[in-house]
Formats: sequence, C-alpha cells, structure tokens
Amino acid sequence: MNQDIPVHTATPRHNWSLEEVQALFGLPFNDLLFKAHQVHRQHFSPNQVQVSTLCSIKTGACPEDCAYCPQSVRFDTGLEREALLAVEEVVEQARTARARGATRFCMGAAYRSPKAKQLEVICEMVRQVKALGMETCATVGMLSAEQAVQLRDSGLDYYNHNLDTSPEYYGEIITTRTYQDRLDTLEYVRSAGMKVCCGGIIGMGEEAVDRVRLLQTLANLPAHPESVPINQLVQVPGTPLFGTDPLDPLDFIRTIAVARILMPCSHVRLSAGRTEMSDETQTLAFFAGANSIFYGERLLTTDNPDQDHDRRLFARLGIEAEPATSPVGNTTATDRMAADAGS
Ligand code: SAM
Ligand code: DTB
Ligand code: SF4
Repeated sequence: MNQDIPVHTATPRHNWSLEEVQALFGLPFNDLLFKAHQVHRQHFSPNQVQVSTLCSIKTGACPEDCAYCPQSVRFDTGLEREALLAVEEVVEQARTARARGATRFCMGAAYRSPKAKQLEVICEMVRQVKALGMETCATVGMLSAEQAVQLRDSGLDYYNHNLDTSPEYYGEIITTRTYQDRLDTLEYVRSAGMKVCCGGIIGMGEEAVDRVRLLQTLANLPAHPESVPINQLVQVPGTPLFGTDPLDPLDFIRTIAVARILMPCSHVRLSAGRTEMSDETQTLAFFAGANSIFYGERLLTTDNPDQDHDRRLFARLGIEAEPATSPVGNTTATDRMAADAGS
C-alpha cells in the first residue's frame, strides 16, 4: 500500500522532493489514476474542459535552435515563412474561433524575443481580441520586465512560456538560450500580474527522471502556473527529433496524472500531439486530470484533430466546454460548439 505518499493537500505545495515525485510516477497505474482523479474532482468540475484556439501570428524563420520545432530557421522542414499577420486578420480568426466555441485565443509567434515595433502590433491584437470578450493568451518568446507590463496593460490574460523539459536535459534540446532565461521571463510575467501558462513536451527522448524534474520544477515555482500544457512531441520531418522512439501512451498519461496531483488548482492542458493519439488515450488523459485542449484543425504549423471529431468525442464522454470567465452574449461555449456543427 502507498498510504505514506501524500495525495493532495488543501493548500498547494511548492516543496516537492525528487523522491516524492518519483514515488508518484512509480505507483501502480490504477493507484496513480485514482489519486489524480480524486484530486481533479476536489478542484474542478470533472466533466468540463476548457477550450482554447491557437493562431500562428508570425510563422517560421525563428533564430532559435529548439530541436523539436518546425519553425527554426536552422532546419529544413519545408515550412513557408510568414511575416507578422495584420491585426484585422488575427481578429477575424479570433471571431471565428469564438463562434466555434473557443473561450481563449492564443497568439503564437516564432520569435526569440519580440522587437519594440512588433510588440506594439501584438498589443493591438490583444486589445482587439479582448474586446470580443475572449480570454487572451500570447507566446512570443522571451520578454523583458517592461514588455511584460506592456502586454498586461493591453489586456493580456495569459502568457505561455514553456520550460519544455528538465533543467538537466534542456541543453540537449536547445543551445541558443538557457533554462534561467526561461525562468526570468516567467518571473517578469508573474510580477506584471498576468496568469502563467507553462509546461513542457514529452517524447523527446528524455529519461523518466527528466519528466520527474520538469514537473517538480513547475510545481516548485513560487506560484503554480494557472495553465500547464503537456505536449506530446509532434515529430516533424527535418527537425533533429524526427525519428525519436515513440512514447508509450501510458507514460504520457502518467505525466498528466502526476501534473494534476502536484498542481491541483491548475488547468492541465492535453496539448500538442492529439492527432497522433487514440480517442481512448485522450479519454484516459481527461480521467487523469487534463481539463483543457486546443480546439481547431491547426496547432501553430501542424495538424490538430478536426472540430467534428472533437465535438463527437466530447459528446461520447459527456464533456462540456468550460464556460467563459466573462460570458459572451447569452450563448454558452457548448451552445456555440453545437451550433457550429450544423453550419
Ligand atoms: N517562440 C516562442 C517560444 O518558444 O516560447 C513561442 C512559440 S513556440 C512554438 C511555443 C511552444 O510550442 C514551445 O515552447 C514548445 O513547447 C511547443 N512546441 C513547438 N514545437 C513543438 C512540437 N513539434 N511538438 C510539441 N510541442 C511543440
Ligand atoms: C503549447 O504548449 N503548445 C502549443 C502552444 N503552447 C503555443 C504549440 C504546439 C505547437 C506544435 C507544433 C506546431 O504546430 O508548430
Ligand atoms: Fe523559435 Fe519558439 Fe520554435 Fe524555439 S519553439 S524555434 S523559440 S518558435
């Protein structure tokens, strides 16, 4: 029996030891899922999933060398580079996402860090998307403390900036910035008063201990990220990680379950990689505590399940889209998802 392992506490903890997190990963699968699901039910409505839609506002030609990423200028992935989109085009995409039931719109840019002029345009996008009544999220690379304040002042709710893997494995994946650079940006985002979206990628050839250390690092941040995206590597031909041994889906589920236990009040997002997952794997992820997804046929540059498929999966599982924090008109996100099915 595993009674000596703390399952959950009323107040989230920030002092998880390596051994404690390893012990959770090492539990028999049923014990781990049972604990994670209990924690999930204590903090969230078990049949609601938050729905976000991604938009690549600036695609490709990124100077960074992240070994997983199709957008790095260093790898030949056949991706067409695109300049920063016009504000109107982004707002139009946000309107469509809202009509389809998304409550959060996430704008991603292939930058190491945005230049002042670029950030001004991004701030205008944020203002106009926010005015549609949607939650706003952006992921545009490293920020200075001042840039974080600028984004907050334009109405940005969430900033996504992933740690991606353990501090120890990071140098195998990215050489053009450090783990500390990532932590610094996260601190600026937090100090500016925005919500943090921070997680990682599983299936990059890391050892089990790297997953332990990634989740331990996230859980031991001064405040838990409100949103924790767990991505499964999308293998893109031309990137150095293409051809990495595929992940055991049950190891992915274990990672979701441990994230749920360590960060009980955070939304855990079943993020990239759903196209390659069976419906049954996704179902287990929801049971293990995942309660957010990206909705829409595209992530940033790669495929995501089509909307009909996701709608059917939600219906088969009795899952509803989580209502928006500030509702838009008198329809719910679930109504809008359903209405879109008939259009
Ligand atoms: N350039 C910015 C940055 O890196 O912070 C923002 C955009 S970047 C594409 C956002 C995140 O997407 C990365 O941190 C990584 O976690 C995720 N990502 C990129 N390529 C991926 C892939 N092939 N599979 C899974 N996740 C991926
Ligand atoms: C996150 O953690 N995953 C999203 C979002 N944050 C920006 C991005 C996934 C990208 C997958 C590869 C692509 O489509 O380019
Ligand atoms: Fe650039 Fe972000 Fe891709 Fe890294 S993950 S290459 S920083 S777009």
